[in-house]
Amino acid sequence: MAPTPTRDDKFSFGLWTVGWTANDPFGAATRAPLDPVEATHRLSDLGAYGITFHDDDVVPFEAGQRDAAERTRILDRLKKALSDTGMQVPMVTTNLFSHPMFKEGAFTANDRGVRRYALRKALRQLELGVELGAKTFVMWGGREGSEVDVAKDVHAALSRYKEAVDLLTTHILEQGWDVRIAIEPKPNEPRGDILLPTVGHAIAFTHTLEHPHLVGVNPEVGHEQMSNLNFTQGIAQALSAGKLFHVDLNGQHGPKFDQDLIFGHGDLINAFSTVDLLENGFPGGGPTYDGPRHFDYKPLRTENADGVWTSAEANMSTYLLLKERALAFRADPRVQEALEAAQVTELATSTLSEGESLADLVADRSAFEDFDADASGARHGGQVRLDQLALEHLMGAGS
Ligand SMILES: [Mn+2]
Repeated sequence: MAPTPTRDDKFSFGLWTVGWTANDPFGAATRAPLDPVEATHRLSDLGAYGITFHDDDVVPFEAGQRDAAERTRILDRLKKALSDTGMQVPMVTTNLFSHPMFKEGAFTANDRGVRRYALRKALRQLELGVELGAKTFVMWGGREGSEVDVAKDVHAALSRYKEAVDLLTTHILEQGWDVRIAIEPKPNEPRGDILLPTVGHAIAFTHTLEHPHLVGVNPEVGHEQMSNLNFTQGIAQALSAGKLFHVDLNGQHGPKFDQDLIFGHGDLINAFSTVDLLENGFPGGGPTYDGPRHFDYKPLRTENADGVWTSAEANMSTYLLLKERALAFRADPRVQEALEAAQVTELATSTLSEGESLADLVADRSAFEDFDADASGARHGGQVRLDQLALEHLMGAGS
């Protein structure tokens, strides 16, 4: 039996996840649209603590653009659902990819008018997020890229990206808002190639910005695994760099299209190490993650409306089961021994001693001239035992 989720677990869901009507490039919708108010109540009943949304998930594009009274009426309904349920809005984001105007990009579109519109749209959603108490503003630039290498000036595009983020962070500081921006990397889809394709690219980009402390990343499991990268190591580097502002959990089977499966329904071993890191932190200490456990997945197109809620529950159940297993893994004395045997704990010790200089190291014959390289090469790594212990705990056979 999986534990029952509570608000303290900080589970949040995008309205676009449970609300996906399951239209894909090859077929029409298989489910009816879902009212955001109903989604908020159902997710609350299931034990989630928050919802997140793009502007267009709640207010249809046309109403949002032209009809201020209609927008207010729709948002008032959502605000009532939030106050009736006690659900939070920890994060919001902007849809800068669905409307045909964004076909060639938004903040980095070659067309300057599209860029100016994109900024206005993002700014309005940021204001709404702040009003609703959101602490994170996610920027997923799904259309920021190209299919044709010679059709995009990448230096100019990154300069325009920086211009957009700098304008928003400067505004945040001027308004005194308590919100930070998290860039969500993805290698491709919908564009053939997307700018800031991986966690590493995005973190490097944040250091080019005017207010880098306000900009981090929102890595998504499937997006990194589409690039054949290790998600846990990606978020570990972001956490280590103070850049893990938010996280998108889902499942993916290796490098192929973005599957958006339920969390754990792809690479389960990597899901285990992800939960282990989020819940238990680094084995040798260091920064920890305290933000939302946000699910960005798609209920399978095969499922009906009831199946949507089964799948929402499955994300939380899987996470909580992995959390139990990860806690048991760390508490197991055999794991502690295996960590020592594999010298995992030794890595937290600095390479030079306190007060030792590089010259001291050069003068230390035991470090080089007298070092028994062959004996070192023959030492036992102890990695397999650790991996097997992790697998046994993962399969509930750890004790
Ligand atoms: Mn996402």
